[in-house]
Amino acid sequence: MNKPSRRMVIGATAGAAGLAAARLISKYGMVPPDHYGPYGIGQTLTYASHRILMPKQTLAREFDRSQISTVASVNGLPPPTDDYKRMVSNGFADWRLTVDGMVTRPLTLSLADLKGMPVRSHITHQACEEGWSFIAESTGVQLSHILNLAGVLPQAKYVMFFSIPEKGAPLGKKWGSLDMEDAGHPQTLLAYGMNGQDLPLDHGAPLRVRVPRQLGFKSLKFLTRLTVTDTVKPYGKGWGSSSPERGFSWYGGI
Ligand SMILES: Nc1nc2c(c(=O)[nH]1)N[C@H]1C(S)=C(S)[C@@H](COP(=O)(O)O)O[C@H]1N2
Ligand SMILES: [Mo]
Repeated sequence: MNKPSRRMVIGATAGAAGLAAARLISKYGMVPPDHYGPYGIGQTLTYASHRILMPKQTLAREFDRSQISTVASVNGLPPPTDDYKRMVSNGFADWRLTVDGMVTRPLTLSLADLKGMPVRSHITHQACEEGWSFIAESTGVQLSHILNLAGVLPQAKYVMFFSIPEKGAPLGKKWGSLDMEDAGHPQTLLAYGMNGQDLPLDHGAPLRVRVPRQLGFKSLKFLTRLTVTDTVKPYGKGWGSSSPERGFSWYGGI
């Protein structure tokens, strides 16, 4: 038999190290929902290394008011539906946020309910994967506050986010999820305000999530429903959000 080539030895060693890493990663639950996807191995390594290297609840950098950008770009326009236009025309008085799934107290909240809750703001950087970014102030309620009100069951693993549906996009044009660590992060806000005003329509009115530790695509706009779950499988292709279905990652850590 031929001596194993150098390449075979390197391959086998890397394979064994890879398997050992994969076992460690799955033992500690550091597997993102899109680990089945076309870039599954890369996504798992990125997500797991962030979870290992970054201490829990690390804060994204916050800026001064003087650093707020004069122009804030937009990615993703409001739902072009009559339902949405009707909501806009009466100031979102009939809009509701539903919170359901693995909670002891499902909630139906109006914009006024949300505005009556403890207010949090932060001035953070929002970066799109397309290469542009801006600094803006977001104002709203911490997602953790809503989750505490609803009473999350201990087996829950993710919070799913759904935008106001559009024709052909029943889950919302973009939909997504956060793991409990990012959902409970103190800077993760359900924001109804931006730069001291009501959230502009283009930026996600009446309510968006702001996740400053991740790329812009995780900050879903035009929210209407949150579902607490232990599995993302029932939604779409089961990869946790619309982004992996379009070739992006599920996790957008920066
Ligand atoms: N519902 C919905 N949310 C969305 C999007 C979208 O198209 N629809 N685009 C995402 C992307 S890719 C980015 S970068 C940010 C952009 O937020 P902005 O328009 O407020 O800058 O929103 C995210 N949330
Ligand atoms: Mo983006």
